[in-house]
Amino acid sequence: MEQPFLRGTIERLILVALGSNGDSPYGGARATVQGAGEVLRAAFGDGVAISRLFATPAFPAGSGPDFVNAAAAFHSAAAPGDILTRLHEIEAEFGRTRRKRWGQRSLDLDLIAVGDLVLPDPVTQAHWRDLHLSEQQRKAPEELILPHPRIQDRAFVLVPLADVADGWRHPELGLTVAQMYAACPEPEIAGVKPL
Ligand code: PH2
Ligand code: MG
Ligand code: MG
Repeated sequence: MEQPFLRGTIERLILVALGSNGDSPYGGARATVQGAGEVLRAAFGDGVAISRLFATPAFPAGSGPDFVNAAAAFHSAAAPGDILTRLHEIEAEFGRTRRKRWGQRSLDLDLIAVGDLVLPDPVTQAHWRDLHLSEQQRKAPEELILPHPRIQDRAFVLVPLADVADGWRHPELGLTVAQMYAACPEPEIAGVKPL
């Protein structure tokens, strides 16, 4: 678990979204996200920047208790698949498997971006990015899609991300985090409340 990643020479900016709306061994959602930030630092180094924590209404509306969301940013030369594996291991440490009811999750760590990589390719990334909401709820990609297909739509991702990486530019949309944030509807931004 603590083995170092094989390091290449290219360090990229890694963006991770943190979310919880259920209990974990660390406590409630807030303590869980706070604890996850510390575990990310232990895993990826002291250079991990963590945003403020925010209370956010569950999306879609009514799908469960409010979430606590945050974002992390750090530099790493590790391969995207290795980073994802490590995130899944951390989720498992937080007891991701025992959910009391649908819509509640102890800890969700989403890999949002790895520098300006577009995976598996721009056409596939665009396919998932443009998926209609009804289809988003029925279909999940089996492979890693980067950037995460939903970042440009979700205030609960963009607001925390702006704390740690407002200048990161989406390689396909050409927009920075700050610009995607500015394009977000005001009522959605208003729902994201700093804790
Ligand atoms: N994550 C989801 C589904 N809905 N809603 C909020 N507010 N925050 C989340 O992190 C979130 C969600 C699926 O991962
Ligand atoms: Mg998620
Ligand atoms: Mg996830």
